[in-house]
Amino acid sequence: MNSTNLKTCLLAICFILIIQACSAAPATEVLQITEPVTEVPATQVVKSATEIPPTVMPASPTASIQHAVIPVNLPQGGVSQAADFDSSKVSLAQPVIGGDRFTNGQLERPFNANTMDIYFPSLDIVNALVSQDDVWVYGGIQLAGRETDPTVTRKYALEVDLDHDGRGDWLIMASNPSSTTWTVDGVQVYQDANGDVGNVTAMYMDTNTTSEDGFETLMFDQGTGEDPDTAWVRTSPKDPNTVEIAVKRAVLGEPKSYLIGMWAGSSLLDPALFDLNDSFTYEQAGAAEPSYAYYPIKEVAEVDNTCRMAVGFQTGKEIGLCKTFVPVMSGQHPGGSGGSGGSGGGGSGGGGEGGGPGICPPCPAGYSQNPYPDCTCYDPT
Ligand SMILES: [Ca+2]
Ligand SMILES: [Ca+2]
Ligand SMILES: [Ca+2]
Ligand SMILES: [Ca+2]
Repeated sequence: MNSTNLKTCLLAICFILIIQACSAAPATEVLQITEPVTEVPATQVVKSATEIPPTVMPASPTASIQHAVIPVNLPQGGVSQAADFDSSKVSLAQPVIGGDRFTNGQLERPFNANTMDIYFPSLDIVNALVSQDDVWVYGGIQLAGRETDPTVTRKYALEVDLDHDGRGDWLIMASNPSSTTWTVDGVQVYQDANGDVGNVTAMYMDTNTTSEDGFETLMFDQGTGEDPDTAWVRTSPKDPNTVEIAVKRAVLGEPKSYLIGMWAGSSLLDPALFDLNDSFTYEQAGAAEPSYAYYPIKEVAEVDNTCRMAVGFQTGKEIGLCKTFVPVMSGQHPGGSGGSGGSGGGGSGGGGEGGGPGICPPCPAGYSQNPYPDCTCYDPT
């Protein structure tokens, strides 16, 4: 091979190498092609996530929860009953609302704030019934009506005070119950584990409050928690205006006696805000009756509660009770017609809340009181 042929040959080899180098360029295209491969693990993650339904399926939070004990029907009769003021009777001609005493924690405010020109039947408790059996404590909350718009928040709750000291220990709350079948959907159970509900003075409004976190511990949330059967809700199959809530006695510590009150509210029915008359001042809250200072209702609106019914013990001295807490004065507008009493279980008969304007409820021993209509109790020392 002469030098010319050798040069030609080398040039040919170089040319082939260049061609091969150019043909390697599509490697970047290969990288582009592999990009979708990185999406495969994402779909795999989604796939595996669907295998853990309780935490990733908010649309149907209780679909895969296995229940062992479900309430059936409430026992015949109750252990306590209380009427609550029926605010549907309120009108311009009869503006007096019975049973709203913000300073002692009794509310009758199924109206909008400030103008009070919209009445919400689904927030107006007219009757409350407590019953129980070996497994459950039941609360029946009869309302003047029910909300039909599912986008409107309606919450109903039982507040249980186990040691009768006027400070709620448990709050069993249900949001937007709609079915006549028992469900845990929308049901939450809170505990005041650090015992600060009521703040300085149980039941009564405190003006110099320390920090208070209300019912701060979420013990049960729609089937999640230690016991998936802790609490349930349904609309009574017998009465579409009655919401029934059941909570396991075992969760409450199998109480032989307790005080129980019932609530209806919208956004203001917030476990962290208990007691409402410690979280808001009287001036902020407003008042429901025209003759009262701070009328009309303001920040504490769209909420109703009942007086507290005693179950399993003799009443008379405990604070916050239905009948004895606010004396009904003869000839004044009654707050309620009174309860029918218990028929079993050692419960006491309840009673309607009541009391006309002009009288303050009593303060606990050792407390002084601002004159009517303020009625605030305070420690004089
Ligand atoms: Ca009330
Ligand atoms: Ca009411
Ligand atoms: Ca208080
Ligand atoms: Ca607390």
